[in-house]
Amino acid sequence: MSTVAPEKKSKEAATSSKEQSNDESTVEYTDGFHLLIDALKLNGLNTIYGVPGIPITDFGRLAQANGMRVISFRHEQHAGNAAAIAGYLTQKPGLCLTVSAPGFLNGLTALANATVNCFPMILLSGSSEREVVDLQQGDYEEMDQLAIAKPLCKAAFRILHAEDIGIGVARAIRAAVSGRPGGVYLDLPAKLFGQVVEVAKAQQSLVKVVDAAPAQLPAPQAIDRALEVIKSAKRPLIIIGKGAAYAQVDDAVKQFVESTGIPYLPMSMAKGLLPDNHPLSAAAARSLALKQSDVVIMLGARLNWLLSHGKGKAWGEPGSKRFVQIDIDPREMDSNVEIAAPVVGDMGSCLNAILEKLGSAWPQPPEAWLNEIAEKRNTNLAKMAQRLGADLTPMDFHTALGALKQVIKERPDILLVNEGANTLDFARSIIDMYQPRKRLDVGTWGIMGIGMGAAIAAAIETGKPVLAVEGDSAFGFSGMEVETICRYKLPVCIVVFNNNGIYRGTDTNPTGGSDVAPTVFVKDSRYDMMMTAFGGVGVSVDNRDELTTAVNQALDSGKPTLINAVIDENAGTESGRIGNLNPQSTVGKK
Ligand code: ADP
Ligand code: TPW
Ligand code: MG
Repeated sequence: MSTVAPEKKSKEAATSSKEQSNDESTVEYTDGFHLLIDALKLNGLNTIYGVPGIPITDFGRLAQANGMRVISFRHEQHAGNAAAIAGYLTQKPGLCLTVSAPGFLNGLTALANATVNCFPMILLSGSSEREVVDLQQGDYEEMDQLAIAKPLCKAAFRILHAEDIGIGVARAIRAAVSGRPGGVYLDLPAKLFGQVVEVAKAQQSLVKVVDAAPAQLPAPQAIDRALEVIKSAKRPLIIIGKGAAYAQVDDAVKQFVESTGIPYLPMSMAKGLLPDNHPLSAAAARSLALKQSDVVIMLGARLNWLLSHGKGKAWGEPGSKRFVQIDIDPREMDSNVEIAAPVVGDMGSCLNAILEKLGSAWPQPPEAWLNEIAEKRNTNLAKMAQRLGADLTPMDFHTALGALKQVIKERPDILLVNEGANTLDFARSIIDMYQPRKRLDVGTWGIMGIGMGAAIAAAIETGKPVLAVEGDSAFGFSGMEVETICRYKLPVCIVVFNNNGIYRGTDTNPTGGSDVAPTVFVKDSRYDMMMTAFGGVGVSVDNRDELTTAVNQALDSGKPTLINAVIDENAGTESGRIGNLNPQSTVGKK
């Protein structure tokens, strides 16, 4: 327990020394600053992503002084995105620390995004005193932050008394990681930090959370029901989502797929949970698999927009399917279509219960179905190989991604961050992943701006090199964090796919006015110079060989690197692969 002598309260806490606290003539005291640090560390939360300022500047300093890793960002949203990815990778809530009102709001986007993606994180924000906020007396950065956070996250708490810090942190941790994980807001009014508590009392108030994410066992009847449905299938399909990746039960997932022999489709962030070149992967026959399957088994994936809500043209004849869904959240069942066999529980417990009953003589799916998928897959892969073989200058998406595909094949343990429109959609289908939780991307919302936060957290949490493949627009949302990457000397290689704009660089202003079209950026920009400005390595390339060399050099050296990859500005399509979701006016168009 860190302590502070009574005459050296609050602000000076950082300098509190053992000599003072060992002075037998004084009672030992601690304060809110130290208690919060102790509460977090006691629960194994040792890294904070944030931006300093009133009233949490000293908290950051003290956290660092007391052995926590404090990573300061240039904008809270990216710190928040880093915390969310830290949560996804470690199953412990990632911590984001922000100042009041504007800093809080900047972090809130990330908190909401974490919640939507089922990633555990805690947004700790300094705030103004209740008395002033509630009377709306106009404090510095005054805002009723708790009320604003509540509808946007899984749970929100405020701690008013230092004695409650232990309980407050414990509640936040449990709320973030138990059941369906999500974002938690912890409101910390400025006064809390300076409150002084006797050490003996403080020590008692701390809580080490026992079993923060308890196993949730499925009902045996639910398992039997699911097995009945699976057994009846002629054309079964497994869909693996990032909930299964998050659960870290990789062996059970593999065993389930391999012992049932059922083809599977990985959702984007579940790629690599089984290697993408696994013989049962139906990824390259996605349309056929979705349309023709008769039983679909969902493992930690939601039937949201990313899966056309489980209905419509992509899913073939209406009524042609029955769904088995394994998910920790009972309310996910029947959210879009009827679920014939809901299995509610944590992924590990559910899969183990299923595997126990499968036995060794489980019937494999009919050959005809497996062959149909294999044929389609081989045809599509051959077509793709042909496109990837073209070595164009300037590069199109296939030429550039063909190079990066090879890099990941040779370095399967590095992490891949990916955002953009075309840059995202093409990379997702072209770059194979071989290991679990190596692919981090725009997630459930398809949000731009996760790039640098995700890359920084990936490097910090895993210690592995990170390759961030970024559309030029996507990169711009978090681009200033290249300074953060340089400051902490992180092994991050960013490749900006520079096609002069959003989707393409070719739009023009139909009025002939001097403003360029809304989707177009400064032509021939040199994003690499953003990295050299902070002492990192910057390279501009326009062909495959140069790109390959530059990426490999970056990954070998571990030096922060930004590669400006010149992509043909004609190569992309509107909205990448989701143009169908984009309403377009036909008025006045020929
Ligand atoms: P994807 O985008 O990859 O399809 P989603 O984010 O839509 O994945 O779905 C993830 C699902 O996984 C959520 O419904 C969530 O409740 C569930 N989930 C999260 N953690 C677990 C777990 N440990 N066990 C079972 N289900 C989980
Ligand atoms: C927070 C809307 C979706 S994709 C995209 C935007 C602005 C950028 C696409 O251009 P980029 O990729 O990155 O250059 P490419 O390869 O096609 O040229 N604001 C937020 N999230 C989203 N999704 C948008 C805007 C959008
Ligand atoms: Mg672009």
